[in-house]
Amino acid sequence: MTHLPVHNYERLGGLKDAPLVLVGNSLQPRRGDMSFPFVQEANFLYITGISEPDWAAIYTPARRYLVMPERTEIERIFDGGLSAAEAIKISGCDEVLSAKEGAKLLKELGIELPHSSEVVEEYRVAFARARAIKQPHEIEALREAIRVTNEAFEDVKRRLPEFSHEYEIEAEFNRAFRATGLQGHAYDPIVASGKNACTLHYCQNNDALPKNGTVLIDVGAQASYFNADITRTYAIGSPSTREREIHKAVEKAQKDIIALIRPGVKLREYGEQADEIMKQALRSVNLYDKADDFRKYFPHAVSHGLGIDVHESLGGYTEFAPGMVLTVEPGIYVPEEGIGVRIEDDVLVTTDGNEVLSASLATAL
Ligand SMILES: [Mn+2]
Repeated sequence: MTHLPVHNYERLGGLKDAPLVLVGNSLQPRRGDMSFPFVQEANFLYITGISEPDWAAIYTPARRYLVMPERTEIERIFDGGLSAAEAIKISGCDEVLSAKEGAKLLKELGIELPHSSEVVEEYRVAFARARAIKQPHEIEALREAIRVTNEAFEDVKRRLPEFSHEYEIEAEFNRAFRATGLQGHAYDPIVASGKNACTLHYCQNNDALPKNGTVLIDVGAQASYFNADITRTYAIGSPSTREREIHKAVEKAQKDIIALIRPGVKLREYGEQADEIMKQALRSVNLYDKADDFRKYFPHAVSHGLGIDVHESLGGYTEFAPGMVLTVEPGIYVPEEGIGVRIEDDVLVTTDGNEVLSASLATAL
């Protein structure tokens, strides 16, 4: 993080009279002596900027402390670790305590240490509200993640005729993200050709691409801990008339839904109007005869917040406010026809409307 996250603590507002205790994530055991790649608890990361296992933070009105994990010399040799000076530089905290000193301070404050990644409920709400409104440097990180993702999409689209399997497309994104020095994927990439696109969380990406048809690609890079989340459905060879008309219906619905987004619009109204637009889209391709058809052919949410978490809360706000970032991702999935289309962009709520952060990437089939 380029900005000291100590400012993020101030954004929690109204909680400064009570001490805040946060415990970061630990490594998750995988198998044998291996662990999964480390992912820090999002609120801990937001407040401290520390992305190392087993750290804790104690913020009192007077002083901000980090608690350093105890490490044996052997563990240090294998896993490295952050020094106290580095941790202070990243977090802007006043002091780094040993685990023993941390326990003593908690005792003095009369606080029991929460379990890993547990936040007291009142703080949870404050975090969600603060994180929902993105700061300029956070929007910059999102723009960077989106720029790299868009460029990889454009490259892949140009080169589609070269690829024969879904995994070759996945590999191109892996290469593109790492080649720019970014950490990699925000989430497991989905490269789903033909009927695979009807399985919403398909991520095996092992099948051969059809000669003629479509491929749905849902990927996002991560930059400075902020995530892109973008989906396009592209033509392979010449798609059928049916595939083309369903794609067109989703494309139109997505434009119409994005046009609803501006400050002051109630989230409930946005949801209701987006549903209406999707019903209209389904009707236009003869997929809406009865009420059940809506959830049958469009079984997921149209939007979610986006930030440090790929699926982030909009902070409990009841209406759009400038600085919110959300996805808009309508889709139509017809298992009986083996067709699945989704188009997803990342949208920033501005002071007078919205900006599609991923707009440079064409939505065309
Ligand atoms: Mn999404």
